Amino acid sequence: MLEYWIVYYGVTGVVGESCRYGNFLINEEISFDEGNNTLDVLSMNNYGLWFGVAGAGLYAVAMIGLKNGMNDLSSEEWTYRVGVEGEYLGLDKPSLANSSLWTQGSILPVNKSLIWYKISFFVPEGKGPIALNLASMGKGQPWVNGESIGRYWSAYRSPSTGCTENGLSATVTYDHRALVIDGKRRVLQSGSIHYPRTTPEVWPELIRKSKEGGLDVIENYYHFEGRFDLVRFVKTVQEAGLLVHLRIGPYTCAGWNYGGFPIWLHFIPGIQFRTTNDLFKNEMSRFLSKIVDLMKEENLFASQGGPIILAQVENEYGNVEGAYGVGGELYVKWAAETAVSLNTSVPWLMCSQGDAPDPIINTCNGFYCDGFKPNSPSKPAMWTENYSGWFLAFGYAIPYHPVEDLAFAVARFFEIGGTFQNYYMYFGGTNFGRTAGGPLVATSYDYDAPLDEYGFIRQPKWGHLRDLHMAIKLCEEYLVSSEPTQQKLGLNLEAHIYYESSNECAAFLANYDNSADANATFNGVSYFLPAWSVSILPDCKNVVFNTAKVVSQRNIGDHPFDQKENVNELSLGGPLEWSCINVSGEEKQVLLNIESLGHAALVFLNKKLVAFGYGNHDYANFSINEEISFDVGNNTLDVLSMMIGVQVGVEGEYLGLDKPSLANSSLWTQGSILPVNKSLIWYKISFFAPEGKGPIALNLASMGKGQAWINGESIGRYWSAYRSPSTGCTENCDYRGNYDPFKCQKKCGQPAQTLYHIPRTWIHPGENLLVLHEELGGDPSLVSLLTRDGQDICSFVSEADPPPVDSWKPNVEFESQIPQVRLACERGWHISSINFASYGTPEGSCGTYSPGTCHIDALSIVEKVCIGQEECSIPVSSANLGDACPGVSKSLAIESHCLLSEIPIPVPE
Ligand SMILES: *[C@@H]1O[C@H](CO)[C@@H](O)[C@H](O)[C@H]1NC(C)=O
Ligand SMILES: *[C@@H]1O[C@H](CO)[C@@H](O)[C@H](O)[C@H]1NC(C)=O
Ligand SMILES: *[C@@H]1O[C@H](CO)[C@@H](O)[C@H](O)[C@H]1NC(C)=O
Ligand SMILES: *[C@@H]1O[C@H](CO)[C@@H](O)[C@H](O)[C@H]1NC(C)=O
Ligand SMILES: *[C@@H]1O[C@H](CO)[C@@H](O)[C@H](O)[C@H]1NC(C)=O
Ligand SMILES: *[C@@H]1O[C@H](CO)[C@@H](O)[C@H](O)[C@H]1NC(C)=O
Ligand SMILES: *[C@@H]1O[C@H](CO)[C@@H](O)[C@H](O)[C@H]1NC(C)=O
Ligand SMILES: CC(=O)N[C@H]1CO[C@H](CO)[C@@H](O)[C@@H]1O
Repeated sequence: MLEYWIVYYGVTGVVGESCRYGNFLINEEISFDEGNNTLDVLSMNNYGLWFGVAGAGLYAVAMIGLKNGMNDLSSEEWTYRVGVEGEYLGLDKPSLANSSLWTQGSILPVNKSLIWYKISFFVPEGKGPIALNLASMGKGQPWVNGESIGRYWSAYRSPSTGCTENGLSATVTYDHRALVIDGKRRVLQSGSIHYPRTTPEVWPELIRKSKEGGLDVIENYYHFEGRFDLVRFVKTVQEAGLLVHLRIGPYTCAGWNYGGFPIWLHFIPGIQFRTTNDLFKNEMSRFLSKIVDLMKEENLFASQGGPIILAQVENEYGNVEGAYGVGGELYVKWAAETAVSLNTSVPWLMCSQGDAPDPIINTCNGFYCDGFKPNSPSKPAMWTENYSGWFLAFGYAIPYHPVEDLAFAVARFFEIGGTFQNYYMYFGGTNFGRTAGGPLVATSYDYDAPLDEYGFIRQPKWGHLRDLHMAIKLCEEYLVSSEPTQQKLGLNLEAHIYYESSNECAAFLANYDNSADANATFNGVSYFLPAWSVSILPDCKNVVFNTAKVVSQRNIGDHPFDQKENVNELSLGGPLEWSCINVSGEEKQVLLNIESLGHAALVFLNKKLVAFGYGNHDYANFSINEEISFDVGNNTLDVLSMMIGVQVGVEGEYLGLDKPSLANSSLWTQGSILPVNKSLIWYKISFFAPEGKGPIALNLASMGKGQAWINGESIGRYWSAYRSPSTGCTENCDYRGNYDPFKCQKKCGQPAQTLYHIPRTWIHPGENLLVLHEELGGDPSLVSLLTRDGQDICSFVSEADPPPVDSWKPNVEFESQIPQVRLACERGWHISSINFASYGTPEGSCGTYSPGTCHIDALSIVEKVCIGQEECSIPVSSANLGDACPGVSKSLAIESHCLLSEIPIPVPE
């Protein structure tokens, strides 16, 4: 309980002009009471030394505007006292802590001037120094146990301009090797986060995980409000101390509906997109200046102290330019000139645009960019889309991209001279609502990215890439100070060496053979290079990282809800708790033929569903050939043609059935039998929020095709009835050799997606509303909600593995250091149990470890170090763990369980 003491008077103003000039003026209208008045001025001298030079204190007090003119009080007889009454009394001293001067009331007075507060507190745990956060106070002085810890003045804010975060007031230019920031070439790792594919509440957490994963830059496309608030997102990145690459477009592709264009653009008569058409060019230049101005107003460009170091105009236009003929070439020139004329002061890029005019940098997009050369010797090699995975489309198996190949591609790019690389995507997220692009891109935009659709860390992808980024950073000085020297080391073996001086260098050793491992000799030393791998040697001697050797932590399963034992499933009511609404559009047999360019169509004869046709991602077109029989007399034939992404309308949405405001409307029927397997039907149910704070998944496996809303927010389209082809999957895909999106796929013969992401912020305490619009037919009584409160994590590290990259120090024998097993739970989770810990020759993979012929049970050692911790590390050595079999090369395998911490770990501001 806070106690306080009130002094009997208030002040009329506290003003100081600046730190340098202490003088100030108060001009304030005041009204006197009838009769005697007192006027007190509390004049505070806040400096020491300066006092002797410039003086301090009041030199004039006057009352102006009285009937008899001005009344100058300066020379009146003032009574004065040096000090503040409370300090004379000793209110700051512990001896007066129990004095009756202190009042303890039921209401704490706030926003009062000249008031004393006190509180008793217990010592916070730990031994480190303590900080007192006084951001909510105005101006004054705090004492702890009678010691003044100084003066505070939180209410006095600095001017809002003139700041430069990250030491960046930066000029950003480029030369043939790299981006040059404030005169210094930089090696940068970047990752795409399309912020509207998640909610603003989780942006800071995603950016924190990106930073810890070793990224320097976040790449994003534009959008405006709420989930689409570009300014807020860029500022969130800035607060985390990272940089931004702003891809303005306006065409962005990005698996986004209509490539990011608003649909109204389509309806401007005479418009032709992405060519030298005046109507289009007008809209595009209006848009480019709008975005650039928005960023300038908020001081977000690097030259203004902001985080934006790069901007992009258009997107992968080079791939389609040929089809536009001369118009295409003129358009590229125009787009480049228009962008440059906006004076952003940061370099502009055009990706996949071989003819990008100077000074625009053309950049590479693709799975590998090690063969990429920019179109001018004065431009650096930059890679703007390196696919961390691949998007998911309805009707397809789930593509995944082994991290060994991704790391190989990145390491090769830097090996050969690249200095900027961006993961597309680092976090993919969710295509909420109708934002999924076509044809038939699924609602999940997970992308097998290092951060999964729900924002959890995906291992070992995140950890292995973090180690790679650290290893490349260790070489940065060398990478930017010279051109690489190439050295052949054998068939499909080569080294690239970056010299800073004749005896100081960093090297990359590559084996790009897609099956044969090799021993390569470099500088007289033999190095083992697994097939399709790159080793990084920051001192040309020690290997700190090899792309094929994954020593970072692993998780069981790739999807956060893969592990059934850690997932809570909440069934959404029995059949009778659902309500539904039917909303819809003599004998002769005919063959009905419908040809469509895409994407799906439902055919109703006399309001009964008779046919359904649909295409796929590669060929959106389809035909329907269906024998139908007419009834005698009048018949109606309705065709509902669906173009994924474009909303022309479904009756229920016009009515607003997806909105909570209609939840109690009489349109909804609650019957004794729940209609299942019906097409074009609306269902709704109320449910209580599942416990916890994490994201929620909605299991729609029992439904057909449609859209789902939570409390009026669309969480996207679902299409559980569309199964992927039953062949073409490989659970353990060989990462060696060229990757393409069909090389590594899983879940053949199943729906592309059955779980749909519900952001926690869209759920509130008490009753929540789920609405489904089912187009084909499904059974809502089997729909359920999933949450997760545990996670199994593993690590397998051998004595022969390199020590952690971050233990590297120049001139220290790196390899003489001991490798470590490191385990880390998600933030706010802790290690609750160790399920397996064997040192020796353990076998199996995460989830199925078993002791080998050589085995020391390391359970108790690991438990002692790790239980209750968010993260822990164990040195992998006999000295630490004991030795059951000398002479044998041993490994430590651990499987442990993370649990949501009951006591949340405080988040520093
Ligand atoms: C004030 O009261 C508290 C609780 O009764 C007591 O622990 C403390 O010693 C007192 N302080 C003084 C200065 O009397
Ligand atoms: C205190 O005063 C400020 C400025 O007048 C106002 O914004 C704030 O809401 C007030 N706080 C409280 C707790 O009354
Ligand atoms: C960009 O700078 C040039 C030269 O200083 C100036 O003429 C032009 O008006 C500026 N354009 C914008 C959009 O500020
Ligand atoms: C590499 O050298 C090691 C140690 O000499 C040997 O065991 C291994 O078979 C060699 N591997 C290849 C692919 O030559
Ligand atoms: C929906 O319509 C079908 C036939 O058109 C009817 O059999 C069924 O009872 C209706 N369901 C409700 C809940 O009104
Ligand atoms: C779809 O279009 C492709 C290419 O235009 C064509 O080869 C194919 O036959 C068409 N498929 C259907 C079902 O119409
Ligand atoms: C069939 O329906 C149309 C439109 O509703 C109507 O004009 C017509 O008279 C009907 N014909 C018969 C034979 O019922
Ligand atoms: C723009 C670009 O280069 N895209 C390429 C990405 O990689 C896939 C697979 O290698 C290619 O098909 C795309 O053309």
